[in-house]
Amino acid sequence: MTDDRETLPPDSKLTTTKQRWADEGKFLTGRAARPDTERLPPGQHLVRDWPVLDLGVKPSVTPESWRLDVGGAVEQPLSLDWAGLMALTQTRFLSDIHCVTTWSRYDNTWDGVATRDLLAACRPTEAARVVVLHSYDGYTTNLDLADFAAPDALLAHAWEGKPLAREHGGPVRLVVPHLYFWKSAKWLRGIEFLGADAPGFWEVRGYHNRGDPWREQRYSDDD
Ligand SMILES: Nc1nc2c(c(=O)[nH]1)N[C@H]1C(S)=C(S)[C@@H](COP(=O)(O)O)O[C@H]1N2
Ligand SMILES: [Mo]
Repeated sequence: MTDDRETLPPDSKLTTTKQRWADEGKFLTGRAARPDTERLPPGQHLVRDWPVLDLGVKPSVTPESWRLDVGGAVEQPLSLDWAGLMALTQTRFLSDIHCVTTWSRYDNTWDGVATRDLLAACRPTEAARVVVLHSYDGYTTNLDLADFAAPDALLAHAWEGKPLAREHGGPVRLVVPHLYFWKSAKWLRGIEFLGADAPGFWEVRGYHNRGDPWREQRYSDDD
């Protein structure tokens, strides 16, 4: 899982544009929101459709060919196939999506495996601090272990009761509702636990390392 860079698709127009937004600080409002009283984070607008964002490729992965390798600082490395994923406790969560490009989408129903149940199966060691997600399109993103372990985070294989569409990361994607959606890796291929941080695709291209929408952590230097 170290060769992501070689398998990355060439920069698409959107990739180039989003990198420029980070350089310019586009969409920053300078306001702060209170998550308890305001459902829409600062600088976001509500959409009813569901936009598709990717690096210009949508990998073709079937449930039959899908694998998920879980390794690094864990007591029990896992290599899950579809049956292995389905054998884990299945959970349904309802959550909102907040994308750094300023759209938010309310009330998404997800089915899958809660990250807490995955953590119970792989048992991170004392050394584990950071989780790096690896995807079939070469995308990576990093999360603090505590963010990955959020009570409403899951490995999702269904949306609104139907199999997750390929364009949205099917067969399996991560969903971490309390952070900007770029942290929710689509076409999930690997989960790696590390003792030290390892910024991913957008994090090394000007985006914030954590990405909390309530603190408007869009870009690297706005913390
Ligand atoms: N593997 C992978 N995951 C990814 C991305 C990607 O390009 N590749 N894009 C991220 C970004 S920037 C966003 S906003 C969401 C978009 O998810 P959606 O297309 O289902 O709306 O996926 C995130 N996860
Ligand atoms: Mo995004």
